[in-house]
Amino acid sequence: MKNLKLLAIAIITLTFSCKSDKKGESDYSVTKSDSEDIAAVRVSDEEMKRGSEIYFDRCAGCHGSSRLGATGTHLLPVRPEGSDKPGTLEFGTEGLKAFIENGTPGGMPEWKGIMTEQDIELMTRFLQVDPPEIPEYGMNEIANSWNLIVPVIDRPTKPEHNRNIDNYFGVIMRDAGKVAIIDGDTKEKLAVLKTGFAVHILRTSASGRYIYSVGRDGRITMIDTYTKIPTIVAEVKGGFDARSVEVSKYKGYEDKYLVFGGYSPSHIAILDAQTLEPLSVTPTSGNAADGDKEFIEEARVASIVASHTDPVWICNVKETGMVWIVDYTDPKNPNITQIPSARFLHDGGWDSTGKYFLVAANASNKIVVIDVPNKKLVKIIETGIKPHPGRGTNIKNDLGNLWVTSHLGENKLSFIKTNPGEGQWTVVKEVKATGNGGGALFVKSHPKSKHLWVDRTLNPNAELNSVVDVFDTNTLELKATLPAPEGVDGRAVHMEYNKAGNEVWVSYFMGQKSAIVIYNDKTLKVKQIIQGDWVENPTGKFNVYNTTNDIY
Ligand code: DHE
Repeated sequence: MKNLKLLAIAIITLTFSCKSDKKGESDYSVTKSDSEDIAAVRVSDEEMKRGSEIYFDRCAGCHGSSRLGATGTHLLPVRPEGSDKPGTLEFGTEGLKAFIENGTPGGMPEWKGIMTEQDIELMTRFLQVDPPEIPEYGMNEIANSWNLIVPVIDRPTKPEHNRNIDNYFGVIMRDAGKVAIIDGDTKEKLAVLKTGFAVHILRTSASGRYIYSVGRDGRITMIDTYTKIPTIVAEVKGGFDARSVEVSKYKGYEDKYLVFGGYSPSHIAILDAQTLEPLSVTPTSGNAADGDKEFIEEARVASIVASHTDPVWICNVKETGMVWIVDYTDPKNPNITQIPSARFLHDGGWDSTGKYFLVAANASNKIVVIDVPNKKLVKIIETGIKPHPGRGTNIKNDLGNLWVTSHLGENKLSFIKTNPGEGQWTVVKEVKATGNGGGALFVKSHPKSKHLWVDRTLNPNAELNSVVDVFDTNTLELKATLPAPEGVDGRAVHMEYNKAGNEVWVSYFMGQKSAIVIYNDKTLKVKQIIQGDWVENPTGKFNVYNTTNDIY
């Protein structure tokens, strides 16, 4: 009832005022111009700064840097014109607190126990006042953030150990803001390194020597695996908010360049891959690929992949639906081909030939196929509600060479035929995973495996978000549903093979007993469980050899 009253008040008229009590100390507050002035929401300068940090770290990815919404709803105080989504004032402090603490069935994770109570309380007020302006962040700011910790000349010229770097795993410890490097042969933890906040993905240099992490806070951390203990050799902040980086992999350009994709600011930055020195910044704001082609300011860079056949990266611009093919032969003036496709591009990966790139336009329920060497759109395929493939995965059976995507919005795996012949670039098979509802985030197989692994991370049902389904790649029948092993709990997320293709590493996070569980891919039995106080909410795992060579 109380919130309905607020709703009525909120719809009447609202004025946002920034009351300055003292010089330099301002109070951001909201007062309602109607007779009943409910307790004004107040946020001090200090709290505005802290709230912005938290927002960019944890919320911007889903709700947009300007809080206009993206895969998640807008978070503006007042419902935007024509939107069916209430403003945050309509929810009020209690309502927002409930959302932040418990998450939502639509995929927002719960933050209770991850954010402090104090931060949650601050965010309930921060979200009820107007978002602050996003400050400038370009070449100067990136250069000012650049920290070359170990100059190239001071680094070893060959490995200082005889471990098998090809089978190293980088494992993201998301909420700890750390990355663990594990020897995949011996399963020893070699290092747990402080990186950016809520690291999102890792990529490896074309030689496999360096591991790069990108945090949601836009911080890139470069890790050298030649040293006895993996070491951070350089860091730089490419923006306020990011999800992706990638390296140059074309012959002659190995370990030369790295590209950073910004959620905020909307830009790509090209850096020296040996030192992380910034070389150029190109804004990605631009006209939409479809509809009335309006100009879109906040055009965030989602997935990025590197071609092995051409000196280019494929950078996917979410809100415009433009696929950018960035030629890095002149990194200070990159030649960019923009291919209009479908809005809300998200994640994707290569087909088995490494020539075609398939990417989910997940909020448009489509998969876009790009012919990279010829820089052209091949097809846009409707697959289902919110496809979410990660990088997708490739399998082969009587139906042909198939690229697979799971879906966030429904229980469906779609198999797209990628080899020439009848049915190429169409969905030739659809199967269901266990139980009901969507929530799958990642799929994974390996050229040497007969199995396809699927998680269900964002399904609200704990019986489903804690298991992984394993399908037979020949029959596409469900072969096993593997529950979290004894002593492990939380959500299963992201599978990664070892170099040999006979082990599958699965993260269990957001529970009380996080773990990395290693399965024998043949027997589907648990081979080893890696746990410890350093295993804090593990998410993505990246095997050096498979990541370097795009094996999935
Ligand atoms: Fe991700 C990949 C964006 C939430 C774990 N995620 C990606 C990519 C993008 C993206 C654009 C592709 C990068 C590439 O290939 O270059 N992810 C986003 C979001 O915007 C979103 C929805 C909300 C957010 O705030 O970030 C989001 N992602 C999540 C999670 O909640 C996950 C499960 C855990 C976490 O890190 O918070 C998560 N995303 C991952 C992982 C990958 C990924 C592990 C890499 C998959 C791969 O195998 O390449």
